[in-house]
This record gives sequence, C-alpha cells and structure tokens, in this order.
Amino acid sequence: MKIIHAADLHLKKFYKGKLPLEISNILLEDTWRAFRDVANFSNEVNADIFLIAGDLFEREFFYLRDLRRFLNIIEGIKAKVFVVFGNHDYLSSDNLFLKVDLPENLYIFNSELDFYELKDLNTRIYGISYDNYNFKKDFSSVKLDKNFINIGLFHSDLRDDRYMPLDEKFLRDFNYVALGHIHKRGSIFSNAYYSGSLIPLSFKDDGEKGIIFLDDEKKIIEFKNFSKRKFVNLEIKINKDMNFSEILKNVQDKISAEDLYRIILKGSSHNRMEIESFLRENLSAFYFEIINEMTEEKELDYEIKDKYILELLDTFSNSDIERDAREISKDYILEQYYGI
Ligand SMILES: [Mn+2]
Repeated sequence: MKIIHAADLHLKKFYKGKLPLEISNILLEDTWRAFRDVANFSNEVNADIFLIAGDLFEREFFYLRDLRRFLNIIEGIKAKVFVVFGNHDYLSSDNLFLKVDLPENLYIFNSELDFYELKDLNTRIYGISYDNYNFKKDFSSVKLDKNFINIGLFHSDLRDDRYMPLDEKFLRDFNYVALGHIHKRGSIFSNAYYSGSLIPLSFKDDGEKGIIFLDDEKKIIEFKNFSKRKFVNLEIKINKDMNFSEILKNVQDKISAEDLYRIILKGSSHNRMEIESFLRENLSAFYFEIINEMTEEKELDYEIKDKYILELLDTFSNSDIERDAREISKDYILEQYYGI
C-alpha cells in the first residue's frame, strides 16, 4: 500500500500577508503548481491513498472558481483522496465544499470522528474536521479494530487546547497518523508524522517543504520536496570598514533569484540609514525586505588626528539638525583636509 500525506496548503493565504500583490499572485501559482506536481507524483507511483490533513484553503479568500480548480486536480488523481478541515478551512454550513457535487474519489470527513473502510486494502481511515476556528474532542473511549490497518488523519496541535490536542495513547493505536497544522515537518512518535506545509508560506517556514510518501511494502516513510522557492532569513553583519559597494556585493552574492529574503542588518555604522536605503535601491531579488538592527556608530571612521577638528565636531549636540550639521561639516573637513 502506498500513501501520500499532504497538509497545510493554505490556498490563497498570501493575500492575507504583507507581500505585494504581484508576489502573492506568483506564490499562489506556486502552490497550485506544487499540488499538481503531487497529484502527478501520486499517479506515477500508483498511490492508493491521498491524505490531506487540513488547512487546505483560507475561508475568506477561497472562491468557487478556486474550488473548481482544486476539484479538477482531484478528479485526475487515481488514488482515493481523504480530506479533514482544520482551523483555517473549518466545516461550518457555509463551507464551499458543501455547496457543490464532489468527485467520487474525494471523501470529506465531517465533525464527528468517523472512519472510511477500504475493503480491498483491509484499511480504515479515521478522520474528523473542525467545525469552527477552535475545536476540541474527547477520543478517550475510541476503540480501534486491530483486524484492520488503521490510519488517522488529524489537524492538531498536540499540546494546544484550541487546536484539537491528541494524546499519545490515542495516537499510538494507529498504524500511521497523518498530522497537519504545524508547518515544520517531523515525527511525533514512530507512527505519527507532520508532513509540514506543502510549500513555505512565510519567513517562519524555512527550508524545503513538501509531502510524506509511505510505501508499506518497501517500509519507506520519506519526505519529498515539492517547493521551488525558499523564504530565507538572511543575517548580514556590517563591518564599519566596508564601503557601500562591498556591502551590496556581500548581500547580493548570498541571494538566489527564486527565493524571498528577509535581510537583517547587524553591526554598527554611522551610516546605518544610508546603508539600508542604498540596499533598497540597488539590491536585486525576487522579493526582499530589510530589518535594520544596526546600531549607530559614534566614532568617526577616519583617523582624524587633528584634535581641534575632533573637538569642533564634538561641540554639535545630538539633535537632528546638529547631527546633520555635524555630518556635513565632517564631510567638508574630510574633503578639504584629507582629500577623501
Ligand atoms: Mn492549522
């Protein structure tokens, strides 16, 4: 038996954030592209079961045409597809999935724990959808029939009361548990995994993202990357001996054309604002933003040995006007006396 485990597509989430519209549009197409790629992969490997563990879409931005596009991809999948809804796409009466005819190979779990039996695979898939942004259920009396292979499909933060926490005893009873909600992939127990989000969705989601692929005959549980872009937090240490073009080259060399960057400027300089605006004007990237954490450098960069000049500069106070005046005077003095 082969299983695809995906979660947290968050279709249309990018319209909620602070990214420019044209970037959001491209990232949304990335999500659709990644999902189509997973659908193709599922068909290539002849997967039997395709699990989606919640937060498939954002309720406030997901329209009928988006649903049609999604169902169109589902129809092309040979595996049986199972969906539970999570906190972002919860199943209240206005959920769009309740308004249309669904493809025969798609099964949606409602908001009571239930299972779907695949007789030829001797397998039961258990799942439950949220009916609101916050959701909680007591599963302490649930008994699984060990004559079947039991698979759980849940959207849960194991320790957070608001997002259907699940306890270890309940989870350990399943042969495999496909979890969603946490965007970072990883295993909770030897049988319970978060696949992580399908693609990175913000600067909190670093690294590659994708799905988990299981093949129980080959005893494989492996992560498959389906993301093409990364969100990168890039810390740049500014050394006060670096000039503007060295700083630009230093940052530009670390940028690859497809990725999104949050550049955090560290170190100190008396040109901290100028360095930031110089980078904003000259850096080239698919998308970048700058967080300027540089501290103001108090000493002058140049060795001005003449103590009278230093004393003169020291007479300026730190008010905005006098600071500007000091900078102008300094530039003038450097130019006049030192030819800099
Ligand atoms: Mn969630």
